[in-house]
Amino acid sequence: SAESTIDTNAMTLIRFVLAEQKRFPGATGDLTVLLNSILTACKAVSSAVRKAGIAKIFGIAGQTNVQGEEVKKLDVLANELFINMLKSSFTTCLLISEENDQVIEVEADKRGKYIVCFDPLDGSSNIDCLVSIGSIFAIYRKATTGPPTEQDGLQSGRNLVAAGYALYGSATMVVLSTGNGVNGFMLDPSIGEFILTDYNMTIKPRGKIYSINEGYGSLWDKAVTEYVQRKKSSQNGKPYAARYVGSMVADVHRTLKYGGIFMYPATKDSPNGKLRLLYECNPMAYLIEQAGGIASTGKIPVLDVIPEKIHERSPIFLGSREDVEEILDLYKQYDQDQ
Ligand code: AMP
Ligand code: P6P
Repeated sequence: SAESTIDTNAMTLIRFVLAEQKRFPGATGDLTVLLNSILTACKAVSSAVRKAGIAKIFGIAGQTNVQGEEVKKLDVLANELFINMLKSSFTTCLLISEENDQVIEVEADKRGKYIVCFDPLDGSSNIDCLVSIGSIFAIYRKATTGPPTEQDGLQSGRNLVAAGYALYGSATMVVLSTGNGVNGFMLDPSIGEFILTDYNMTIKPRGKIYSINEGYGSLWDKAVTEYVQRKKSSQNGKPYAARYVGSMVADVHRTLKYGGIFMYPATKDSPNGKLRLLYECNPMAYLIEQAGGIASTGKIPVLDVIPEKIHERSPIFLGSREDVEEILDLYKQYDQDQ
């Protein structure tokens, strides 16, 4: 019967966050409102991602569909959704988006105390081949008085109030931490709610998977080269499996669920790697640390980096504690040798 399929007491993400809010007596509910606005953006992006192909067919006539409406590129659409939902939540004062060169100052009459750094559609180069993509967000409190400036966005990851991602994969899932562990919520499209499915996610101390783009092998430093060789050899037991989606949210989610290590190291061409600190490395590092893992630049914890530019990059090694420690030991060894 229909009743048996509807959980009359479903633990939705908002219920979960509201209960957490009640642990903070002075809380006004702004963070809960902010998270709810982000979820609305993620639901809309999820819907658009899943029918993008169809929209594209309608868009056969160049950039407009049969109704003559402009068919927006998904990453532009996702960015507009995030900006509009965040501004209209009255809880943010400064937005930093992967899609915008400059910071976005929220109009004075809509300002709240939070700063949000986000990548509205990460991995968008994978859209056309239907590989999983995601949205990533990181939330800070404005730490200064007066109008918001770019400087307010250059806080270290240690100041994060909350961070999370939405993965538009075989299902749509939001993984979130507000500082008290990591929880996973699956979107139930029939009611448009994110339901708690992965309570208190923790990462294994060691996994059996390594994840890196081997195409750049000739550009790696000695530590990465030696580490990857070790993962391939059967000297210390079975070799590790290689898995690389090329979409950070998918690679990090697999690492969180199954254990192991995800690496995007510096190379000769890109001395700071490729991934962006504010809206890729920091939020993912925060989640992995909250789940009991490690996230390092190869030299220091990612969350300890003091940003100087809003779009700066950082090398990143994240995942199971023992797996990441193994490559950090190699870096120490090679640094001493130099
Ligand atoms: P608020 O006034 O609702 O923005 O909350 C003030 C502060 O209380 C936040 O910046 C957080 O540090 C904490 N807080 C409020 N709600 C939550 C929540 N759902 N989970 C974790 N911390 C929260
Ligand atoms: P590469 C996607 O374009 C992205 O920004 C991340 O999602 C992903 O981890 C990385 O770039 C993949 O980069 O150089 O391996 O193709």
